[in-house]
Amino acid sequence: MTSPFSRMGARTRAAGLPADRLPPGQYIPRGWPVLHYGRVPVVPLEEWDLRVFGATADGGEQRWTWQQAGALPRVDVEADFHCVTKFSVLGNTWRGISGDELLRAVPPAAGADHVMVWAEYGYSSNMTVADFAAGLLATHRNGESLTPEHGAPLRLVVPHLYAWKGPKWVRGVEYLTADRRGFWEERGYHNRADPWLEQRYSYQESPGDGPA
Ligand SMILES: Nc1nc2c(c(=O)[nH]1)N[C@H]1C(S)=C(S)[C@@H](COP(=O)(O)O)O[C@H]1N2
Ligand SMILES: [Mo]
Repeated sequence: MTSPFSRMGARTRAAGLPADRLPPGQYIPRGWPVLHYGRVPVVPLEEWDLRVFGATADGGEQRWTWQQAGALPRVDVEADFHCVTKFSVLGNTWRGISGDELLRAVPPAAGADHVMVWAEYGYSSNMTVADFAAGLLATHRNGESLTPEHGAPLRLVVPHLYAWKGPKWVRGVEYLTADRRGFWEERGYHNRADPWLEQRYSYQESPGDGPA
């Protein structure tokens, strides 16, 4: 008899991984799947900018061109990647600007406790400031530039949350003084999205997990 659990165990054993490396319900696919809603945007880098706005400490808005964003310090982060459709891509080395760094560069107002990360075509995802701080705005994976379909030139990665919390083609970070649902969070997905707790759908939310 093959239970989904013994199959999952076989997959992690075959890959030489500890059985607890995969969050519940996840499997290891071949390669790195491409998954998104809509089309891959094409924006010339001369027209690209990154805006940080909303509840900033000084009430102003920061805007970086691609060249200016390139002057921000970079970090390398080793992390797994978990999609709510159940694939997990393990052992990625991401390079980019840490959320922490961006928060230092543009301090949020005292009352700002969440962020909305905005991408091309209005895709968005919300998270706490602490979750954002732990992620990075990635330009590279495993030493190679991201391809357009994986979010070039800049995509968010928040390793400890399901991957829809990481918009590809990021163009804005909005500081919020009250939590607000992003694109998938408005469409039935969990506001918090912790893969280890299998927080997949909004019907699983407890009071306090999100805005009404
Ligand atoms: N802009 C944008 N970002 C997005 C999405 C999307 O539809 N649009 N899908 C998310 C989801 S559900 C996943 S699993 C990951 C997939 O990233 P990948 O295609 O690089 O594997 O991108 C996330 N970021
Ligand atoms: Mo996903």
